[in-house]
Amino acid sequence: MRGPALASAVLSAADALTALTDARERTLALVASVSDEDLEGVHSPLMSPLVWDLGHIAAFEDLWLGHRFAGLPLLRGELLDVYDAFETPRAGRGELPFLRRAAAREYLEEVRARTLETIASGDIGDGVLHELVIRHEHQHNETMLQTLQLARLDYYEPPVPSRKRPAKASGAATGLELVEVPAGACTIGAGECGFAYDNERPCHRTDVRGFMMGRTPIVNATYLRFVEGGGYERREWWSDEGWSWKEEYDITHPGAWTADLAAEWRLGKLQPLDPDRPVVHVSWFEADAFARAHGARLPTEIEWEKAATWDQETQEARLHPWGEEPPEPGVHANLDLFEAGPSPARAPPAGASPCGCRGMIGDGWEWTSSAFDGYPGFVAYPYREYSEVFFGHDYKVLRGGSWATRARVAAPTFRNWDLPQRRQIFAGLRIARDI
Ligand code: AVJ
Ligand code: FE
Repeated sequence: MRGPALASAVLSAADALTALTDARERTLALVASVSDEDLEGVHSPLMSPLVWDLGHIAAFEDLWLGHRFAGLPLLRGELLDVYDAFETPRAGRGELPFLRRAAAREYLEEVRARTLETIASGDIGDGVLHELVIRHEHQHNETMLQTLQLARLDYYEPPVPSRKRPAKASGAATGLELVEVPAGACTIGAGECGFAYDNERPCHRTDVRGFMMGRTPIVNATYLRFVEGGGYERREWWSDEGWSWKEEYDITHPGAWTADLAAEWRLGKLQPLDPDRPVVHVSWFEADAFARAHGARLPTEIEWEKAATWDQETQEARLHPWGEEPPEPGVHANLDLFEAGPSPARAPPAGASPCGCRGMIGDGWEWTSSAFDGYPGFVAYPYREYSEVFFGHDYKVLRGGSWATRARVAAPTFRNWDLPQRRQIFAGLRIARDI
């Protein structure tokens, strides 16, 4: 299956090979020290068993590269249903006849061997499906890190040596400092060239009123003041749905914080809590209440993208403030740094957007006020279940990326989404305000 015509290839066969290999090394490293029991067990009703992710990564590659791209019969057609994310919601995945550790590893290897054979023959088409498969594995790595965080395996060691240090900037930031984003039309979404997910297209121009945007994400210390200032008790700060959710589940602080936080500034191995770092593991409901408590609101996703990309001087969207290249972790953006855990806010200056917002890519996913839907003229590609089936429900859009996001998948046009009560994501917020 070939997609809508792209002007040129998105990657070469050699780059596909390198990126696929790199993706797989990371996947295997993430689970290398996890016991069979922890790999195959259910740690949270929100998440799949880790070993399901392994088989699913293999099945996705077999479907898109072995079967659809190379035209080969599916290697394990009988597993298609077990690993179909849409047909099998996460809550029930513990019950599925998924492959156990050794068999899942074997499946990964067999699928990959066929992929490598076709790449060796030199044909990767326009590279779009290969890019899709590489990014799919990257995205599941972040999901697996969420599972690992929820599981809090006390023996777990982050597998990657700290080659990179999180970029730091001097000066305190609370997240409450604002910059102005002037009124004017701007370009939203991904252009015709290169790889982008269907939900980032078509690229279009939109009018945006002037607004104020947080210069950095809200940091833990600021969020703690909200908690201690009755943030979870003041009814007027919460939406009706948010309040019911909070009451029903007795929510009194972000996920992964301990109840007596003042006494215990530690969360778990993956996430030492630092007052200067962005708050994460808050739901959309909490983010919304926090913003209201500060006389602010969440930005729309359009405002978010404008603040991240729009260059007032040239009147053009910049793909990245630093140029066309993807972000380099620790230099441009605090991404892919999971040995360090959540990265310092207000970092790094090299990655500041033209209007002066810092840490928009990386640091932490940021909830927006927007519901997940297609842009005007949306066309599903290459499959409806990537985005379209989630449109028009309760999903809210998140933007940015986190310390667990790989640089290749991080872009200012990238749209993530989840339900407003979810807190397993490494997500916090940035506030906005009308002028
Ligand atoms: C974009 C993170 C919401 O995990 O459901 C993985 C990514 N899509 N496999 C998800 C995805 C198919 C997706 N998110
Ligand atoms: Fe998937």
